[in-house]
Amino acid sequence: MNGTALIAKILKLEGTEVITCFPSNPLIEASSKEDIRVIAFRHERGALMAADGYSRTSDRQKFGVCLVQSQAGAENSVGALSQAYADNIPVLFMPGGPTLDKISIKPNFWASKIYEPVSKHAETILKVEDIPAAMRRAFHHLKNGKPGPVVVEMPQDVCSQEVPVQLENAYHSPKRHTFRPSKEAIEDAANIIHDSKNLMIWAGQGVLMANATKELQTLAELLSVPVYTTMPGKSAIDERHDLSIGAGSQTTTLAAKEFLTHSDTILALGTSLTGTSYSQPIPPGKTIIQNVDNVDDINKDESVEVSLIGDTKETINLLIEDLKELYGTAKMDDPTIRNEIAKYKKEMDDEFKPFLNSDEEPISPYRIVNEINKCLDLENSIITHDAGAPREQMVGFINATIPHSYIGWGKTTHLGFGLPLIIGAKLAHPDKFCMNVMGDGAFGMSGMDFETATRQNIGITTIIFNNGGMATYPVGSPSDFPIAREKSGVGLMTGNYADFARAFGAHGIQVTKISEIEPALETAKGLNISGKTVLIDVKTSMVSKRGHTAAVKFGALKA
Ligand SMILES: Cc1ncc(C[n+]2csc(CCOP(=O)(O)OP(=O)(O)O)c2C)c(N)n1
Ligand SMILES: [Mg+2]
Repeated sequence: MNGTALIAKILKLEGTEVITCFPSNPLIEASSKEDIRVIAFRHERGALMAADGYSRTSDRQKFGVCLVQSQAGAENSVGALSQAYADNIPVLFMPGGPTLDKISIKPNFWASKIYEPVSKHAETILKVEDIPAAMRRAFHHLKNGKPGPVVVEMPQDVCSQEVPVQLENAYHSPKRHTFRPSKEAIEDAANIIHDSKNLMIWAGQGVLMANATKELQTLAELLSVPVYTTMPGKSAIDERHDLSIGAGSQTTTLAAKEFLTHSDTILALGTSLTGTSYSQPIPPGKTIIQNVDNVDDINKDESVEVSLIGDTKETINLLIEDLKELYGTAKMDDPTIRNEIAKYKKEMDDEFKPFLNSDEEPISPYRIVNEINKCLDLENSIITHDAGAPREQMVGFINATIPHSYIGWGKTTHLGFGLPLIIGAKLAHPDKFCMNVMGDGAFGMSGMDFETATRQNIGITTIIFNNGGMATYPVGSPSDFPIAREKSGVGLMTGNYADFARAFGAHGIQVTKISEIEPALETAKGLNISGKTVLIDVKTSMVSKRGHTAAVKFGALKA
């Protein structure tokens, strides 16, 4: 058995069902021999982004694995790796590597060294005998601690060597370990919560990854407090719940804006509280209690009063125990906050009704969002946005229901990510209706991987907001570039994406009329079941209307 065959055997042992790749990499053939499904993408970035989508919706139960070649293949993957790193996604990236006699000589691309700053753990296999230990470290990091991408670089001259027979079965699969905050920290947190006047919960992706969504709802109901989710945390609570105040990116709901602005105490759960241009700011002066499973994420962007370092599910359960003692059921079913939330929801509905119900053609993106909410079985769907205006038009408006029914993403925001992301999500959840919504600009970044889904019968649906330009930089706003557009057409583009889909064997639908939206979605649902991909190209208008923000900050849009 050579080193590559041993790695394939270990991947199989760890339960790897599917690998994404772009040739060449010897592990592609070795994994196929192990009966692991190997899917070739059209671009390395797409392959790794799909592996990310697979991990992102699998909550550390199973992991996306991506293989690419050394040099160009590894170099081409940086966008996807950076996205997974920014969003804390545990994905295994295994590029080939230059031979050891060349790896440290310029300009050879030493992937594990160069990718070290955008990965949780990165190493090169330097000796064939090291494979069991290197793979053990890799899976330990995937399963434990702060989630993040792991890079294991496989120089061909090392991995093609024979493995000493005694090492063929030496792999030891690492277990997942969780830990919990101290009793004192839980007590401190419970006392602060008890003393607070306007508490709110800020829930991050860690709630989803720890499978703590039920516990989150129980805690919110015990205290009758509003629950806001970050963009990656969206779907940690059912947004139809009367204590949900929605999710936020650059913009958010009116209810979220009001509670973020006026709360005195924030109970932050499963979140690094990272401040980015794609998150709501936390206005100054709050008392913050933060739970996260990594000490380095405490006191990073925010000053934290009490830190609850540990597994989010265990932490919430401990908090519930203490808070039950303090409150009993006194606060349960309290209508005050619920009424306030309902009032804000109604105000925002009224504000956006003209957009959500707009009869204009070209069609308002908000009208499509409204039709998606109405037509889809949201509990059996997975929906995601892309970078650009579609993100802001969806994050606050599509109703997330069950965990991962919506995938929010983007601390760094790679245009085109939504398409490979939804391919990965569909691979992990073949029974769900999986749909991504992207702009025409975004399609240019990853559109060819629509062919990957089509060829591989991965029945996804892609909606394109085809506005011929970049609505994310509204005309007349500070981010607009009118002279470049006028003189050189910067930001403008054309395309018939339904024709594109047909040309590559998918079902393409062009939508120009409101009355065509619902039938298009119904067709997509039907065809996706049999593995046929569907692309819906909707002629949309450039709408600059956006949601609210908690406080004005650099780079954020004003309410
Ligand atoms: C790789 C990458 N490059 C550049 C950007 C900056 N960017 C964000 S949105 C956007 C334009 C999006 O246009 P489109 O996809 O058509 O969506 P629209 O805003 O028009 O709905 C750009 C260039 C990015 N997010 N990612
Ligand atoms: Mg556009």
